[in-house]
Amino acid sequence: MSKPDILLIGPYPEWDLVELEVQYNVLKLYEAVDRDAFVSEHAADIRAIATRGELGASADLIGKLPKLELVSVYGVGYDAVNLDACRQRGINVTNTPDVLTNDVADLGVAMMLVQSRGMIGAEAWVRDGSWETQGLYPLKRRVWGRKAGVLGLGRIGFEVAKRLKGFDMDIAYSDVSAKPYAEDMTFISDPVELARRSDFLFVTLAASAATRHIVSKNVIAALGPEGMLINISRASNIDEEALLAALEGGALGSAALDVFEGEPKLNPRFLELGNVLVQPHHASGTIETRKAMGKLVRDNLAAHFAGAALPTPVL
Ligand code: 8YV
Repeated sequence: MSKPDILLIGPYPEWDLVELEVQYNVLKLYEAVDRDAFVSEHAADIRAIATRGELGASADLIGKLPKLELVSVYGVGYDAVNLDACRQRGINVTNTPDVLTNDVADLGVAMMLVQSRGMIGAEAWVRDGSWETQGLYPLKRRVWGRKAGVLGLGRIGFEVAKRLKGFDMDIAYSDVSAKPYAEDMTFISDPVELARRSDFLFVTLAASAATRHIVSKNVIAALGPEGMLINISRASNIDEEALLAALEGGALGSAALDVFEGEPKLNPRFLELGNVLVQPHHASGTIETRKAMGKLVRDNLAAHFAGAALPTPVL
């Protein structure tokens, strides 16, 4: 029997590609010079899309693939997949939850520490000789014992909070409702109130149309000139224009960001700022986690083509 055709939207690590190519005829959209022509040429044969969290699958693309049965996302977030288009056609969607939770939480906490203690500047202070010529590095702000807010206490938010307890932080969270598994944390439903009582605000909620700009101008103002915003979710959760204005004008103390509108091309105003730590959407970027994510993508594809239950279905 011939191998099913799958459309790969963006590159996967080589180890995943090798495994995928054993089972499937992998059509690499990202290598095509003319992507529209490539899709037209193969449209009649493509039975699955393998994509990444930030790349998703648009309604336009889904509409061009009459034989599409499955969209398998390498990532927990599926906000970039047009779910309505999938629902209408009975196309299944899968993601890779759980396997990345701890690494994403680790990076969020690491960004808080690095930014609060000024470690990037301190590294440069040593390397450029400032330590020798100018003496002591400027003092920075402590982390332990301070107030943290977690916006979205799902799997990732919960792991962030668990880590923050190790720093004896006073933790509050916002979510659609109070969580039974968070009795030792303060529930504050209004994100503005959460920001007002936080020194550090972690954005950890799954993105959707409903959460767009949930970190609004008012939330940012409430966090204030001493506050830090840490985003390890999606850029769409934050009003980026309001964030830039607040960072530039000092209405917000600092930010540590792993995600950006229009990434990987980000607003150049971010690069002019000394009070922002930027990361290249890398919170799940460890070898261990990425291998587990790749395996889950393949397990979902294999289950689908075997007619078995999908391990991690979204739809
Ligand atoms: C990316 C992510 O998928 O899990 C998510 O939702 O955004 C990430 O893990 C990853 O960077 C691969 O592109």
